[in-house]
Amino acid sequence: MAELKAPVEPYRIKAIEPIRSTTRKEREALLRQAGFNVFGLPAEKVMIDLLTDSGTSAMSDDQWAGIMTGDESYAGAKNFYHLEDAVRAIFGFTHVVPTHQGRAAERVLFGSMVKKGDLVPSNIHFDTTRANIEVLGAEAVDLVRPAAYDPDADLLFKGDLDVARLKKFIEAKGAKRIPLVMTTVTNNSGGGQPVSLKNLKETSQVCAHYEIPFFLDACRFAENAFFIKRRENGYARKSVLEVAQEMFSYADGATMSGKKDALVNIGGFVTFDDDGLAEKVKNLLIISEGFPTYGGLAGRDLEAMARGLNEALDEEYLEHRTAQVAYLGGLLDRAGIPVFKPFGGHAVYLLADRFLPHIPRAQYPGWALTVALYREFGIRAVEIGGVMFGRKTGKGKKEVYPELELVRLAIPRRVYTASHLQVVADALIELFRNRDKIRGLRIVRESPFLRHFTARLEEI
Ligand code: P61
Repeated sequence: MAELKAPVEPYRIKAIEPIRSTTRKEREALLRQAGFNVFGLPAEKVMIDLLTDSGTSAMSDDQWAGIMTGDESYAGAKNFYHLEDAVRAIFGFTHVVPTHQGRAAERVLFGSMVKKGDLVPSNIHFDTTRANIEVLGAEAVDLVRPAAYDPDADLLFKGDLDVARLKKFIEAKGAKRIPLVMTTVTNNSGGGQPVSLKNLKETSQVCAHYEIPFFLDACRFAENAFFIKRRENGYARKSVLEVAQEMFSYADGATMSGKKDALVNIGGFVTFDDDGLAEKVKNLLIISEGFPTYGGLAGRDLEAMARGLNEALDEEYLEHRTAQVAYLGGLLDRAGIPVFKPFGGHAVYLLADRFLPHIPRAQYPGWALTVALYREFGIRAVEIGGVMFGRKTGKGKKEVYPELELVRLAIPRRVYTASHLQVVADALIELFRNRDKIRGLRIVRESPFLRHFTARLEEI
């Protein structure tokens, strides 16, 4: 087998953050205190943290310099105009409404468009968009192409929405009940897979036909654009910026968590052209987030986001970022560890039900794997499976599980080196050898929305 080449970091390190080690005994006690929930662990007690790529980026020297130019005026800070310019140049919409993060953008948008009984289709809704729709009494519907759920289907654009199904769905339910259609780029809950321009264009044509607005959940738009440049016919010579502009040209607007592809630790926005919608969104924003030129952020945060949006489109950066994911994925795949294929833009996803075939879905194999990975090696990952997406339905309140039982190893942007990734791969290879010792869990306490954040579990 050819050797996997470690990707060379396209940056130098000029400020460091120490990593402290812990003992297995200490980690065992911490897990018990946290109710076997890795969200309850002190981050200082984590050696390599792959819980999320959200808000965990290392900012550049230019972003840090921008922070010092923060204008903290209540209204009309210059940094808001910088952000507005950056978003308009990439996304192309006139209204730019900052929010403190992505889910706040979802809340003010859905709060202005969605009502009880409505239906909102997407390829696959991420859990916060789903929750923000359900909390309004509407239904979030996933219409991704069926192969998206096949972890072995090696497709170039596995995040594509099934446009034929969307059409049938609109015909069956009536366009009146559908206030908007969304597409998540890249498709986080389905393995971080990209969506093609062809698919965005076709979705937008169907939406236009039925006069339904089409929005992108754009958290990872730059990674999606990079995959299009690499994989879609006719785009190899375009810049990633041009591809991103074309992506947004098919949409009526977008929600954005700046904590991903704007390379910041906090921030988000919603952007679109509709003036009537802008009035509603800003009214909701003022009650909950703040005045429309800061939306829950400091001037310095707005500046960091404006600069980060452009850095995220740098092709050398994107080349390295996707290579890091493929490197970790390749190390695991070659060792026979079950992984979701192809590798996505921001994370490697383990197939927990195949990793731990002796643990039934009702005992949450994905969760068990995150517990074991922390206990044995101090590495934190996140379950995207039965605890995150399980639903109790019907009279007997029987729990129904999502099609995929995944554990995500999300790679923070510009934070870890190839040798950190090698450590993670070695740990998982050893865990895989001793997998029969890993036990399932049961939930002992949970909340009605996004239960995985606070649930307490015990081992069976
Ligand atoms: C993540 F465990 N993602 O992937 P906000 N859309 C999409 C996201 O990926 C996303 C948001 C909207 C996170 C953070 C996270 O249960 C969890 O800025 C495609 O986080 O509000 C966030 O953006 C929301 C982790 C979110 C979770 C919810 O790790």
